[in-house]
Amino acid sequence: MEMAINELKEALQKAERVTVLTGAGVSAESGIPTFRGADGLWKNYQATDLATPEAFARDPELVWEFYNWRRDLIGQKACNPAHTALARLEGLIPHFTLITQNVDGLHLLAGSRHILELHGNIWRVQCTQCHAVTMDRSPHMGNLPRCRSCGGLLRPGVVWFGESLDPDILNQAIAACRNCQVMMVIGTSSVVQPAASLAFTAKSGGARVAEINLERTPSSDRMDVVLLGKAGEMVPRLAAGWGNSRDQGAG
Ligand code: BV8
Ligand code: ZN
Repeated sequence: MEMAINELKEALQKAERVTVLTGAGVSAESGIPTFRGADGLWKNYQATDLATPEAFARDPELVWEFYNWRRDLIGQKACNPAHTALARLEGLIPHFTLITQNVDGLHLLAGSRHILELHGNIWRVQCTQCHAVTMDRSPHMGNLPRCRSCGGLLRPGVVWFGESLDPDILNQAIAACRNCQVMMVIGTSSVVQPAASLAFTAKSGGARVAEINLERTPSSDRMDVVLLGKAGEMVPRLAAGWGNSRDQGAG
């Protein structure tokens, strides 16, 4: 493992262009349950019961109950060392893109700036009638929140299963994977598409691809490096003590 970490750290230090894809595992150490792990969110619910447009059409109150519960929970949580270390790497590497499947907004709070939110953001709400989009960090939006300007029903500003990702964001993510020299896939079960395919876009573009996860995933066999461990421990080790001209020495 030591060898692999040092090998990956050296590759990062030499790279001009690095792309990272994160999943729920990066926020796990902040106390936010993952989707499919032992304490998985979906354990009690079927994703199809809640995170789909059909579910929202059928029972918007139940879907809002789920999202209000998550907003309330996430709103009480802080970034963890994985988020902070990724923000530090962004300051050390000339072209750094952070692609996240997470909707919790913790990468922004940790100081990351070049973020592509593939699946939206739980603090964003959009009107189903006039399509107005607002950011609202109140923990609870009410059972059936209504749009201030048109009275239409609001929905969470996230991408549900069966919904297309924002094409502009997805295209930026694909470009960042195609053109990078190193890609890290951190804390994702690599089940959800099209996010799970991004690592292979990077690989076909000639990048070294590393996976950081507590356990192996369906993508592990195709990775160049697999680091088994907690993101909150592994990523800070990769970002520590670069001590060269790139190191702004922040934090
Ligand atoms: C779409 C927002 C086109 C809502 C989410 C092939 C091609 C295209 C589409 C599909 C396809 N096959 C199937 C599909 C459909 C579907 C899909 O992928 N289904 C899956 C279930 C098979 N995809 C879609 O519908 C996507 N849309 O492709 O549009 C289209 C249009 C119409 C019809 C068809 C296609 C939209 C997908 C987006 C869904 N929205 N979230 C919300 O959050 O409420 S997905 C949801 O899962 C979250 O965003 C989450 O981030 C994401 C992925 O989960 P992970 O992040 O990986 O989390 P998970 O719990 O699974 O894993 C955590 C990992 O962390 C584990 O590996 C664990 O070991 C590790 N871990 C835990 N602790 C730690 C750790 N690692 C390190 N350290 C730790 N401490
Ligand atoms: Zn409206």
